[in-house]
Amino acid sequence: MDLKFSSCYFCSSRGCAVKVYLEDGRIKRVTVDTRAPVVPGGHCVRPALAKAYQEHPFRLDFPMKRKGARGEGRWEPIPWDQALDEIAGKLADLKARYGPETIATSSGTGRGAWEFAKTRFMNLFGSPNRFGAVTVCYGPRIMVWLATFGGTLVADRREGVTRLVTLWGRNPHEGGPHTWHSFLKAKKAGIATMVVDSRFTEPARQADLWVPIRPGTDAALALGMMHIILREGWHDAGFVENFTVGFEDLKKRVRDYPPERVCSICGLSPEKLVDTARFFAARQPSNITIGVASEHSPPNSIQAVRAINVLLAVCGSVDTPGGMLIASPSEGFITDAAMELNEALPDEQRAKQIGADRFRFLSYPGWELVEREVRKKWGENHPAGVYLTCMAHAPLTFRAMLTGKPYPVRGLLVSGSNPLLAYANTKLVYEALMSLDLLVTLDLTWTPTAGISDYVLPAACWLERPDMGNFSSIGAYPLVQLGEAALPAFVDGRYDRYDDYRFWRELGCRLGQEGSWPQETFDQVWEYRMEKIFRERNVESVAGFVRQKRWEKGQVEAGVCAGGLATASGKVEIKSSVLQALGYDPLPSYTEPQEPEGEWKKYPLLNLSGVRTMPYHHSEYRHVEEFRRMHPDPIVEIPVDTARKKGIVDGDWVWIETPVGRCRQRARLVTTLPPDCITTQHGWWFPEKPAASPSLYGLWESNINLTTDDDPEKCDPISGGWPFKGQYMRCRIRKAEEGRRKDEG
Ligand SMILES: Nc1nc2c(c(=O)[nH]1)N[C@H]1C(S)=C(S)[C@@H](COP(=O)(O)OP(=O)(O)OC[C@H]3O[C@@H](n4cnc5c(=O)[nH]c(N)nc54)[C@H](O)[C@@H]3O)O[C@H]1N2
Ligand SMILES: Nc1nc2c(c(=O)[nH]1)N[C@H]1C(S)=C(S)[C@@H](COP(=O)(O)OP(=O)(O)OC[C@H]3O[C@@H](n4cnc5c(=O)[nH]c(N)nc54)[C@H](O)[C@@H]3O)O[C@H]1N2
Ligand SMILES: [Mo]
Repeated sequence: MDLKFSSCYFCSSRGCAVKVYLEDGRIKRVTVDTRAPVVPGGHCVRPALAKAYQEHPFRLDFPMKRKGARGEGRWEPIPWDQALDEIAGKLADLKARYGPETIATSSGTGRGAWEFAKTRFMNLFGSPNRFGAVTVCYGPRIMVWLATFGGTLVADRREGVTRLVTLWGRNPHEGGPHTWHSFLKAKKAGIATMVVDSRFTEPARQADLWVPIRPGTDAALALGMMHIILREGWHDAGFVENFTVGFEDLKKRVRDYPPERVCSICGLSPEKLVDTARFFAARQPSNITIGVASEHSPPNSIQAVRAINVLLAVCGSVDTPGGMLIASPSEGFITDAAMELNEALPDEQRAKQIGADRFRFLSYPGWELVEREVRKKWGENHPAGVYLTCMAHAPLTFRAMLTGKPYPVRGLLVSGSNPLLAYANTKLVYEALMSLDLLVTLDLTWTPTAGISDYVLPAACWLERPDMGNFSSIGAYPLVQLGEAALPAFVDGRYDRYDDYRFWRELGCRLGQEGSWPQETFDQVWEYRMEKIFRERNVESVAGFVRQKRWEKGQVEAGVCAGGLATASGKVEIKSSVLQALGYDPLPSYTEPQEPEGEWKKYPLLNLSGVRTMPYHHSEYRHVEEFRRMHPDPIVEIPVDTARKKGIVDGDWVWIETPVGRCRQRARLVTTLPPDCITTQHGWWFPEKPAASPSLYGLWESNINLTTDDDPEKCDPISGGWPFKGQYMRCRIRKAEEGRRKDEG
């Protein structure tokens, strides 16, 4: 039996180390590698299901070209060369007619260290219109960190030093096995724990302090805590004085957030708020993991993330052992940023990025301000990348596809993303995609988005390419661990898959980009990176390196504030010069959401959509029996009394309705939610249902984004992030006519 050490990318998080056992070139079994020192595997069921996934007929094997009408489900297998030639021809044609900005790309969570290739392709092609999930996921955190601290924050957990671990709008019990494990470890080590969540989750149950706030009010809570902390003098005066700018302004600002006001916004009692502030301030240094909840809650997405980070800084938990350390770009490491070729995109093309005039922070205007400081501090070798920090605005790009305004967007290249499930307002996204001249999807499996594409291309998955654990496109994590490809991407007669790097490179080379893709294969990309990292070592090949030494450690240190940070002031910017220059409030603040208008007034419940569920990852894995049987149906959680009033019992199918649309999920009655909130799951489609339109694998049945709104008016005014949680997620529920018995036959 052959053994390969690989990096699992069944989720987006970190590339956990796994061991792949092979026999006669096929997977025998996959186990987690618990002894890998950087990103050990463990605590997750997905790797054990790799064989079932890999051998499932739903995997894409050969390029497919649409026959008949879009969505009709008729396909013709074609060779890669033909597919790439035809797509390149169509791209060149659209470019000649409308300019390069007419082509957009859609990205998802990021599923390996290849996103740079898509960015490079787009930079060389001349289009600024890369859009993706990043606008509502992780992008806000990264940009807030860069603007506030000049680098990203990394938790430095130290027994005997760290006094508190906080999960803020994060539920790792379902969505982060590593984080959950380390939360439990912290508890065991006697470190205090705190959870800020609108729902009584498993982490909330286990925490020393649970802070149940009204959805979407995290910014107000952090400001209210700072009001009390500064009033009582519980902050770290030395740190604030030496290493921050804007503290005096903050003191004035938090006066607007007295306990009475904050309590009525957040739905807490005054005692609870004071307790929370005291509990937090008394336990420093501390670590915070901020989840996606505040990013999903406009109009306070950016301001909430800012407020929480500023709270950490004034309490003295930044740049200190046991707290949160500021990561500088790692020495010599060739990150995505350096691989993106951002200088290739001319200024006049950057200026055309859709939405960048309105949402300026997570797009070129904001990125250029941040990147200038990063370069100044770290030099030309450490640029800040664009993949996590600078995107076109997806809702406005979909509208450009439909209206031709501000200019026509006629082609979309989708890779590592499933737009018909991932973005808000599926119906509008569907109409936008259906209106295109060219839609190409590169994926591992069939998906509804693939189903309406012109070309569907088979990508190599993590088993079929080398990849890295804990890789970060901005070099935040200096720790690296390489995984090797376990299986070939081509097996004669069975399948012919390209890894994402190869796809973008080959497409680029057909469009005159040859000179900019020096590494011919993804393996060579790794060799290049490895050589840069371990210049002094004699690394012959990636595979050779893996055998010799599977990992290397870097270091993030405390005390970097004294040397000056990569911000305009060189200090921690409580008052953000970047936000100020972009015309936004430079201090943390909380904005009341607009009152619902017209129809929306009739929708009394708040939908916390997309709470994570193992073993799924967004829209993936519903097709694999081994995954599906753990969790066969989409679930809507409803507070018991709220359900009872509607005559809904456990197991009923329930309509979730908004003025945008409706879908149905199966009721689970709970006692863990406030009476005016429900939770729903996202990403649901039914691979067992017909592929052809109108079914599109049951896309129109339980997909919660049939009900969510992407109206730019409801997007975060700073980042453009659209609502998946928070005060704009109004809905109502109704028992589905069909009921349970009829549905189940
Ligand atoms: N209502 C609601 N909607 C949400 C959310 C929510 O909470 N509520 N969450 C949002 C968040 S935080 C995010 S990040 C987005 C996620 O949005 P996406 O990332 O677009 O969603 P996925 O369903 O994970 O789609 C990823 C696709 O990439 C494919 N894939 C996996 N690995 C590879 C690879 O190596 N190469 C290629 N080419 N393809 C690959 C998978 O098969 C899958 O089809 O969803 C968002 N949507
Ligand atoms: N199994 C699984 N794991 C995943 C994913 C997946 O699809 N499936 N997706 C991955 C991705 S891309 C992401 S972004 C992460 C997200 O992981 P998390 O950040 O943990 O996201 P959620 O589970 O959506 O929500 C976290 C918690 O926020 C609470 N909440 C909702 N609204 C609010 C609010 O306004 N304030 C506060 N304080 N809390 C609120 C919810 O009750 C929920 O318990 O998960 C990752 N892990
Ligand atoms: Mo995400």
